[in-house]
Amino acid sequence: MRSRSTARTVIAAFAGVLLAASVAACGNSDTGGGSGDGNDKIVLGFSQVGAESGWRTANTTSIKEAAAAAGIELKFDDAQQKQENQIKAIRNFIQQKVDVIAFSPVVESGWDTVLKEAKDAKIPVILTDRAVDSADKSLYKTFLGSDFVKEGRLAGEWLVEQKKAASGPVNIVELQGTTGSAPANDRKKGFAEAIAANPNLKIVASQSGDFTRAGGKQVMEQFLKANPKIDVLFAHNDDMGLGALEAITAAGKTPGKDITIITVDAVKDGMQALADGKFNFIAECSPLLGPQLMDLAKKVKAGEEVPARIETEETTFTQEQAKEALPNRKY
Ligand code: GYE
Repeated sequence: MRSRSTARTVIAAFAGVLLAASVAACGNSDTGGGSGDGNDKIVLGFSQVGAESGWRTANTTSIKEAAAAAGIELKFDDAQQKQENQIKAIRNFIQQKVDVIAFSPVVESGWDTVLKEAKDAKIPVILTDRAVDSADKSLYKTFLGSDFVKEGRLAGEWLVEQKKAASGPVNIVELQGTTGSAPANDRKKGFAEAIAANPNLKIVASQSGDFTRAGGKQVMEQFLKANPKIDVLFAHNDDMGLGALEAITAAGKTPGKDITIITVDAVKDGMQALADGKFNFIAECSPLLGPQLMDLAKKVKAGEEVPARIETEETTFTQEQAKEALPNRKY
């Protein structure tokens, strides 16, 4: 009796070894690369835009934490907001034969060549956060991120409602995000479409502050010098709005009162400025893309079909709503 059960255990253990060996063999013969070190963890190469904003920092944390939680080996590269660095990073990932490549394209154009190289190497690519304008949609598996046009539209619609009683012109200045980036292009478009509902609402100046606080401050200083009457600031992200606060205060104006301030993101510092009455409205953009990205990486590595576009659910915040939400805000 005892010997038979021992035999069964031995057979079971032996079968287990065989199974493990065949699984490992499958992993190694996989077309998609693999680290080739006998370790069958998925290797994900991720090229991040940079560390330009609170949003970006929260996004990086989300991706690193989610990779660790999912048991995915993450090769992380920070491109310092330069497309050439991202292209270099992607080429490195291809050379290293990672299983999956994901990246947040700093700008929309100019990706076809490197994406074709990844495709030829049979490494699936996932776009996170920002889109590319490549006509050939087979160059990547999916896009995971936000509807930036909608964010701009929500910001504009709120302003239309606020200013519906205005009898004269309402002068708006706009701090655009990084030139050529999907969120800058799309937020600009959505906002312009929404404010067209009221011809009194006019954009009198619009320039890039590169999504940074320093950029927002510097460009707002120029706006204030050149435009004696500014009623509204629409900043494409919280950080530029926070930088602009300094310029507005230095010019002797009260942010949130003399100038209505609308931003996008809803990171903690932005929400604090909103709760404090310095900002007036924020359209949310969630940076917490890590868990969904890891899920997608596993699926594309396994050859499963995934939706072409996966959009994050978002909301908007008024000053009152920011006060309520702030204590539980994680980033
Ligand atoms: O809004 C901004 C960041 O691509 C959605 O990039 C992202 C944007 C975000 O620098 O703060």
